[in-house]
Amino acid sequence: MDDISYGQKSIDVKPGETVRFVLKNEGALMHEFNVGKALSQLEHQREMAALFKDGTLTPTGKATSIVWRERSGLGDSNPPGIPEVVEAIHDDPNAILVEPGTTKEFVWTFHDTANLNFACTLPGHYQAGMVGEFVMR
Ligand SMILES: [Cu+2]
Repeated sequence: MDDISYGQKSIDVKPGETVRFVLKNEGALMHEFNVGKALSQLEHQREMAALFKDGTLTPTGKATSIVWRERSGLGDSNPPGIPEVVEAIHDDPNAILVEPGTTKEFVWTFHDTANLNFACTLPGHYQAGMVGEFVMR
C-alpha cells in the first residue's frame, strides 16, 4: 500500500483457498484492505465517510481519547481515577485498517470470487484507483 495505490491490481486465488495477506503500508496515510463485492464496498465508503466526519477516524489513523477509569477498591478516591488512552474501535470481519508505516496480516478463505474486489474505502481512495480484483484460477 502506498499513497494512493496497491502494489497489485489483481490477485489470483484458487477455489477454497485460504490466503494470509501481509499488508505493508508504505504511505503517509492510513489505508484499508477491504474484501467484498463492489456494492458492499460502496456502502462501506458511506460508513467510512461518517466515521471521518465524527472524528472516529483520521486520515492517518484511529482517533484516541482519554477516559478516566475508576479506581477499584479504594472507596472515595481523589483524584477520581486513572487516565487511560483508548483507541477508537472500527472492526469489520472483511476488512482491516493499516496505519502508515505499519504491517498487518489478514486471513481470508475464498469460496466465491465472483465480482470480488479488494479496495480501500477511505474517503477518495477508491475513486483514486485504490481497488483491485481477485481472479479465480
Ligand atoms: Cu487508502
